[in-house]
Amino acid sequence: MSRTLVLILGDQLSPALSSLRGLDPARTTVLLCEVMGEASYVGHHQKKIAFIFSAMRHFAQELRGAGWTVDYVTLDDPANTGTLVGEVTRAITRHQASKVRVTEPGEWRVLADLQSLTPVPDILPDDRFLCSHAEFQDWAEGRKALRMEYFYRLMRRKTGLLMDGDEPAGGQWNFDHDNRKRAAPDLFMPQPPRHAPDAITRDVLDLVAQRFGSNFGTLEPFWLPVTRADAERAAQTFITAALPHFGDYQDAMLTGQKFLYHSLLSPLINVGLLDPLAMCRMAEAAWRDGAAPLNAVEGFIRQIIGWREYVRGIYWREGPDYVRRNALDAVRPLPALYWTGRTGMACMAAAIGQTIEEAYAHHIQRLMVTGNFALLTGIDPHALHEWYLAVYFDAFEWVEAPNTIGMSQFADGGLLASKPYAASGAYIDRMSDYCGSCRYSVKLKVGDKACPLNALYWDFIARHRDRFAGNPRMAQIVRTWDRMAETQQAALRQSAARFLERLDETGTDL
Ligand code: FAD
Ligand code: DLZ
Repeated sequence: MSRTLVLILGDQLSPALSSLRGLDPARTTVLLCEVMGEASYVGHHQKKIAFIFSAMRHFAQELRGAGWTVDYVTLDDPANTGTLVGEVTRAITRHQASKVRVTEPGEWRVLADLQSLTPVPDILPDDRFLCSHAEFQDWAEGRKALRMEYFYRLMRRKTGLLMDGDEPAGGQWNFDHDNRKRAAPDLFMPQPPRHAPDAITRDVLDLVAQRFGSNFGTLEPFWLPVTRADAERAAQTFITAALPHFGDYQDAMLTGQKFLYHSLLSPLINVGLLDPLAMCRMAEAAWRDGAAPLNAVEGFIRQIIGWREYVRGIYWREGPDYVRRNALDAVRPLPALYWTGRTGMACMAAAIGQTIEEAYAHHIQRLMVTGNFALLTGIDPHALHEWYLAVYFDAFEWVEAPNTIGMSQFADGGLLASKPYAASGAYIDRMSDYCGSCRYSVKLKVGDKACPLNALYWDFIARHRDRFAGNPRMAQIVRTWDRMAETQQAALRQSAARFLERLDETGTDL
């Protein structure tokens, strides 16, 4: 009797996966394998590896419970070849499989690996995403600029989310202008639910401690959901406790508050424990029931059916060399402080510190703190891309690379963002309370006591003056630079140069 082998990857933990659809469980073996190749293509955060391995092991249990035959290869299996290709090849022989099936992976590298298999597997579309590759191509074809906002409207119409007939609910597509409140310490901050590790997770934690104990980040306490049931409970908690304020404080940062009103759902959605469209429907229901305001619900839905789908479209459209783009010719090596968190800048210390502890920082910390610092100091975008890919528990290349290379570093030359997300200390001061406890003064522009972002910002504008002068969204800032007195320009550039020299010598500003 011919057998089909279905390979399920560590970020494909969904029972309705395309590769399983229509198959007879009696003639199918499902293969999940922990392999060193995937666990080490970048130096992943310890919590990220533990999360993925534990979620994979729990998913294997879930599939067995649903009647599938599952072959699960653990990392410490002595026969483990260490690669996906090696494990599929071994499994074909072991199960005398005549066919191999897989849902398309989330990375060019893995796609190339799978295409090198003999027999070449049936590679099926990943329809957990709303927008197929062909639909994205159709939308992008012939457009001068690929702006997310227009793509998002297409997805709103397609799903009917927050639509009243053909019109957007509330008469507007986007309520972002309402979402800029500064958070204050006396706000009630909901905390994400914490899940005690069960026996399966404890085994994984031991394995990770033993094999990856010198990787970046702290492994324990480990409290992430790793089962579908726990993920669904975490989603429900977010909808009731945090979603109502999600919009208001989306761009805020506050000392000691790692999560604010963010959902922490990205790893759960990205590995397949939660369905993105179902999450959006839950959020919409909260608005229709009067339990959450429209600006919050629209903001949340836009992140998922807008940004999340859009960056995936960009990743696959632009091809495997996208991660090597470097439109601003930035070549500075990644300073050690990204790994140690040792810096006098309170904003950077907070973002990197919580990254070490939790494998998590929220969007504005990624974009406007660690990303902004890298942009202003001219860090090699590929090195930075590898850092983001390693350190966050939700990091998979299809989503991380466009956010880093495109949105954060402008390294694709403006394909994704119409202007660089560059900011001086004033932005951090406006959106957070970090500056109050910082050793640097945000009010000072130059000198060793001044917030380094102030001089670095103008140094960045000066370095790219000619390039930015032609960008309508940057022209005003270039004119401000041009009008500055030469002595002021020189003082700013010297201050930046002194900071960069110290950074290059020591890997930190301390
Ligand atoms: P929330 O703020 O609660 O947002 C809700 C959901 O919207 C998220 O769970 C996520 O699924 C989606 N979302 C929000 N923003 C984006 C976005 N820009 N792109 C795609 N989806 C989005 N996101 C990842 O999932 N993986 C990554 O590796 C990743 N790397 C990033 C690197 C950089 C430099 C930047 C600037 C952003 C990156 N993001 C990445 C996007 C975003 O920062 C995270 O999705 C978000 O911080 C996850 O936390 P959350 O679940 O609490 O999000
Ligand atoms: C990220 C990751 C890790 C750490 N380990 C595994 C693994 O051992 N086995 C596996 O199938 N997948 C793993 N993954 C997820 C893959 O790297 C992911 O499927 C690809 O990057 C494509 O998105």
